[in-house]
Order: sequence, then structure tokens, then C-alpha cells
Amino acid sequence: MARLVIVSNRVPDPAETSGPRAGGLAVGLAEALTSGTLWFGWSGKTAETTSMTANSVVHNGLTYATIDLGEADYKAYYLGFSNGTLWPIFHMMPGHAVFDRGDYVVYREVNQAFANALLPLLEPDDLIWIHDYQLLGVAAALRAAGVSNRIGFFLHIPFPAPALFEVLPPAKALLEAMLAHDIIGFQTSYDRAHFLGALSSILGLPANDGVVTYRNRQVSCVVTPIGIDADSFAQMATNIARRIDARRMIESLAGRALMIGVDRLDYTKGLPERFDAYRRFLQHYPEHRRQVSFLQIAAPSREEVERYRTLREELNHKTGSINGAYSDFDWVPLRYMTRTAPRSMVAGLYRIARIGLVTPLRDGMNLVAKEYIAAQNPADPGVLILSRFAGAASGMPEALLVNPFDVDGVAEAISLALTMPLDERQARYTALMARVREVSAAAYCREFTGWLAA
Ligand code: GDG
Repeated sequence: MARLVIVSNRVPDPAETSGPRAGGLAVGLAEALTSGTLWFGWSGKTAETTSMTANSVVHNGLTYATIDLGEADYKAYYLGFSNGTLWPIFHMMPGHAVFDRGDYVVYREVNQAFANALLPLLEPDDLIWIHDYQLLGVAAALRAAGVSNRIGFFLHIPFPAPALFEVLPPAKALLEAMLAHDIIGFQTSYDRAHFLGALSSILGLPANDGVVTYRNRQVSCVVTPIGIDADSFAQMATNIARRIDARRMIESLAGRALMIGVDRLDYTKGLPERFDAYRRFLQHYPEHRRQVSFLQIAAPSREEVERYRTLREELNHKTGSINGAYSDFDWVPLRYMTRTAPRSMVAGLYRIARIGLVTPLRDGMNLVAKEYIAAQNPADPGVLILSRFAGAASGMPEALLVNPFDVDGVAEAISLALTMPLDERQARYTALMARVREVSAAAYCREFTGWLAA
């Protein structure tokens, strides 16, 4: 069987993989990260200059090959073009985007450096699977060096509407680079339609059944949504519910319902809007006031990007304002943690929570929505409130779907969830759990690698 080569921006240090981590990639790829696979990417470390060759370590049969990034490259490629330009544009938030031509030049150079360091590690029949928006140009660099292997790409985040994609000055060059892959995978049919629309409006390329012909090569654009391992997550949630920290949590609630949010601290996750909706709920539904406690876990992320620091300050301010206005001597309405919690603890907290509040303004998939469902107790399940603008929404119609910008609508959904009868909660949960089991991490990996090998 051909070897699988996974290429992603970050590759974790295998010695540290048991610690708490926030981010969906390792969760979704678990199935493919097995013995024999090569995982190539950035070590997460910076040095004076970007490495020319990779450093390889074998752990449990999996080879981790990493390069360090030069400090200046890290700033321009990672903080600059990837997270300051592509991330907000792809999430359709151009107001947060900055564009600097110098950053884009470095982005291309770093993509080239990834390709250069990967080249000597490649074997002729390797299947290469590249991940996400930081690495749009690696395949084109590999092709220019003569690599003819099958190369696939999966976009974890949304693809923006064509009119917004065109806002990027190098829009055309980015699309052309993407067409160096054989397979391009998207989370939803909506994202694929946007991509095909951009190919048509910017490059004048038509697509037939999602297949585009470019420079005598065929590129298939497919929809392969990412998922989780629902049964092992459910097991983790069940185990933790018996533990001491879970008991402490339950005692601290004093019979009140827990509502939970778990997100990276990122402006796409809609946290200020969520806090506003909770405030609106407390204002408009005084009968529920002392009956609910909202726990938001916000794992720090990209703190070197200015917009992420201001978001943190904004949330500190809103937390103080909500708790100042509504707390009682024996009740705090909002518990807000800006720390990464261990995964097993997150699983247990989901299970205790009567409501899972997942309200990104825009999200590729959102694995938290799936994890929340997997963690529920079938005999007394909680209710998932989910943003219509998360990729997960298209596959989870039994959730309470909301518009995260509509604070009144979200407040109303919280009230509805709190009063939802057991039989309705069970019916929704049963349908959602079946979907989470079916669209799993394993199915995602099998489906994508199946396309890649075809
Ligand atoms: C990108 C796309 C897409 C969060 N806080 C803690 C913690 N987490 C874990 C969650 C979940 C993961 O991080 C987050 O995954 P998401 O899917 O919600 O979001 P992104 O990190 O933005 O991931 C996204 C994903 O890629 C996969 O394709 O779904 O749309 O943006 O697993 O549980 N985990 C721990 N402590 C925390 O405090 N342990």
C-alpha cells in the first residue's frame, strides 16, 4: 500500500501529545496518523532562519518530520498573510483583514521552503495530503520541482463567496496554485460552490460535476466533512463524570443548569456576540435568572496578533459588566476561563451541561458541536444551540439553529433549551448522535484518502 504523507502547518512534538491542546486537526486526523505515515510541517519553534532540511523523529511507527521557521518568516507568513489576511477573508470578515504585499511574498517563500524540505523525503508512490490555508502554494512548488505523485488538499476553514475572495490582491495566483492538486476537499457543499464560483469568475474555468480541467490536468473538488470518534469521546465523557472534579462542578451548580461554551479565543467564534446574547437572556427572561450558570472556556490562541489581544480585553470587560449587573451573593451568572482545559475534563463538562452553546459567526466545521452531542447522557441529554454559519449546521438540523448575530434570537433559544421537555431532547439527541457517529473522523480520513488513491 502506498505511504500517506500528511503536510500541515503545525506538527506536534510526539513527546508532548498527551497534554491539553486546542485545535481540531489532530482530532480529525487521528485515523490517518498511524504507523507508516509521514507527518511533515512546522515544529512550532522559531530560529534565526527557516530550516533547509527537516528533522525526523519516529514515534509509535509514525514519522514526524519538522522544520523550524525563521523569526521574520514566522511573522510575515504565519502572523501576517496566513492569520492576518487569509483567515479573516476566508471567514468572510474583511473588516479584520490587513494586506501587505511583503507578507505575501514571504508566504510564497515559506510554502517553497516547505516543498524544498519535503522533496528529499518523498518516495515515488507516496500519497501527499496537504492541509489548510497556510499551505495553499506547497503543491505548486512540488509540481515545479517535478513531483508527479497524487496530491490532495483539504481546506478546514470556509471558502468565501467569490466576490469576497476577489478582495485578496493575489486572488488569481492563489487559485492557480490550488489547481496544482489532484483533489481539493471542502467541509460543505457551500464551500465547494464558492470555490467553483471563484474559478469561474476569476479564471473563467467551468466545472463539470466538480471536476475542473486546468493545464491538461483534472482537479476534482469534493466535499468530505471532518468528524470525531463519537464512541471513544462518549466513553471519555462517561468516565470523567465519575471523577472528583466533575463532582465539584456539580456541587458548585447547586441544582442550576449548566450552559457551556468551549472555543479557541478567536473572533470568528462569536464570543462577544454570545456574551451579549446571554446578557439579553438575563434581561428578558428574569424567571430563569438564578436557574442557569454559563461556563465559557476560551483557550488562548494567536496572542501575537493584535486583534486577538483586543478580543481578550473586550471579553474581560463584558464578563465584568454581566457579572456586576446580575450576580447575587450566592450566584455568579458567567464563569469565564481563559485557559486550555484537559480534553477529558472538557468531555465531562459537556456531559454535565444542559446546554451546549456553539455560536461562531463563521466556521469551517466546528468539532465542539459534535463533541457536545457525543458526550451527552442518552437518558437525560442536553440541547445543542448551533450557529447556522458553522459548517456543522448543514449536517446537524436537529440542533436549535440560530443566527449568532441576532442576540434576541439566541436569547430566545437559550430559554427554549432550558424548558425543552425530556422526550424532545431525547429525540433530537438520538438523531444528532446517529449523524455524529456516521460523519466520523474515520469516515473523513477513509473518504479523503480513497479519493486520493483513486
Ligand atoms: C479548524 C476550523 C474545523 C477547544 N478548547 C479547548 C479544547 N478545544 C478543542 C475542542 C475541539 C478543538 O479544540 C476545536 O475544534 P474546532 O473545530 O471547534 O475549531 P478550530 O480549532 O478553529 O479548527 C474548524 C477544524 O479546523 C477541523 O477541520 O472544524 O472549523 O476552524 O476539539 O474540544 N481542547 C482542550 N481544552 C480546551 O480548552 N483540551
